[in-house]
Amino acid sequence: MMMRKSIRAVCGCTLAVVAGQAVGQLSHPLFPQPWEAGADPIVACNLPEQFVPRSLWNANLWPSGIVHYEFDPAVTAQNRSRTRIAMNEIETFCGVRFVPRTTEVAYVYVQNGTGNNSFVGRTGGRQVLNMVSWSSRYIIIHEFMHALGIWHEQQRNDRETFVTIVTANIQAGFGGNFTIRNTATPFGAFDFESVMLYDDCSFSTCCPAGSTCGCSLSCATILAQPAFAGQQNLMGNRSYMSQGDKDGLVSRYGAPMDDSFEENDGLTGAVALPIRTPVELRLIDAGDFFTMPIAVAGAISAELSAGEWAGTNVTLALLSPTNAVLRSAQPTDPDGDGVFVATVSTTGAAGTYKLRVTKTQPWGGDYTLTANGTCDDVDFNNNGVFPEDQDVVDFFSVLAGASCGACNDIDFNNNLVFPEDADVTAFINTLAGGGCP
Ligand SMILES: [Ca+2]
Ligand SMILES: [Ca+2]
Ligand SMILES: [Ca+2]
Ligand SMILES: [Ca+2]
Ligand SMILES: [Zn+2]
Repeated sequence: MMMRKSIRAVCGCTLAVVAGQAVGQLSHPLFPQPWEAGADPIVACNLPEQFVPRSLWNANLWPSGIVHYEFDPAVTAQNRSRTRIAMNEIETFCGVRFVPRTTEVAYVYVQNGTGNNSFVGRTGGRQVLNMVSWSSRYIIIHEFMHALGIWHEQQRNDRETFVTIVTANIQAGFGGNFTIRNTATPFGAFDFESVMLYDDCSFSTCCPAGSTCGCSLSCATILAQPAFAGQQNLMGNRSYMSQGDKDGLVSRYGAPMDDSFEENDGLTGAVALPIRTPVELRLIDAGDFFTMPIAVAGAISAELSAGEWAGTNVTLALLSPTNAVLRSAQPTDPDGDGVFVATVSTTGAAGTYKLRVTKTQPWGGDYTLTANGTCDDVDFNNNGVFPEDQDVVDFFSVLAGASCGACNDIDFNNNLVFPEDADVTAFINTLAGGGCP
């Protein structure tokens, strides 16, 4: 058989190989993602016939874009993180939030499968989403886009203008993946670049059973119409979400919810990190980073936590006022509770330090960053006697503007903000035996 194209030459990337045969394009020349070159098999998404829509497109969306999900216990921590990063990417582009299930009746149940498939849209109950190609972020995204209510692009009722389905080349039993879904409503123009469009060899009789491969044009199951021949090789993109994918999601679920700091969003140097107030961060891709200044005197410590496997995914660094890296750490989970934490601390002169969170691997993405200073001691007047009423009297008289030679400064919580109620609260709390809040 004469190969129409060399996939290796086309994509310049590593291929997944099953039984000695290349079965999928794992990366894209514009968006190299070597992490996707995992050992998991890359198989085409086959929606068995039982996965038929039970309602029209618009009736089975997820209300308010909130999608609850649960993992089967057998799904590994790494694959949960890979799933979460796929979810994060969808959330970045439309008004959808994936939320771990507690008691909800309607939810996506993510489990290991022998193939990749999902119900299309919300069923109203526990709906299984099977994954085997865990190492491909965009195959995970493809399946979750099914769960959000999207069919395969080649099933649009206007497809004949753009492509021809070569029925004779389709393996027996897989034709259902190519039938037009008249109950579904197309959005926008046919998108050759969509992650929801099959590649042109999917389920070809020239490919392994139930799969795709690099096949000759005569073996293709989907051919671009002559006017679109130049887009033949775009089909099967699993390397990035196309603009059409993003626009389609926005058409159903609205614009992205903006309730978190997103990657490189211009906050660098602009906003002082509030001490002791947790800041939610979202970093998607390797190389993304987030930097926040923190004005502090004396001791400073910071903690970055992730509620999922974080390992070497992210680095927390503490920078001096002159941007020297004083400390850096990556999250660990020594107590095995699934919460990964990195901490950095130092003691130095008053100044504006910086905390920088840098994404080093693409898995995971949601972090909580908290910075802590250290309060002064309760012997405010430094007479060696404490606790005593005179410390309280002196504290409030200095707060009111009086001078007191031996007393501490009024910035009790050492955040370089004073006078402020938080100093009073911190002083009283510490006096009462509580910590430095
Ligand atoms: Ca832990
Ligand atoms: Ca005292
Ligand atoms: Ca203060
Ligand atoms: Ca102080
Ligand atoms: Zn699919």
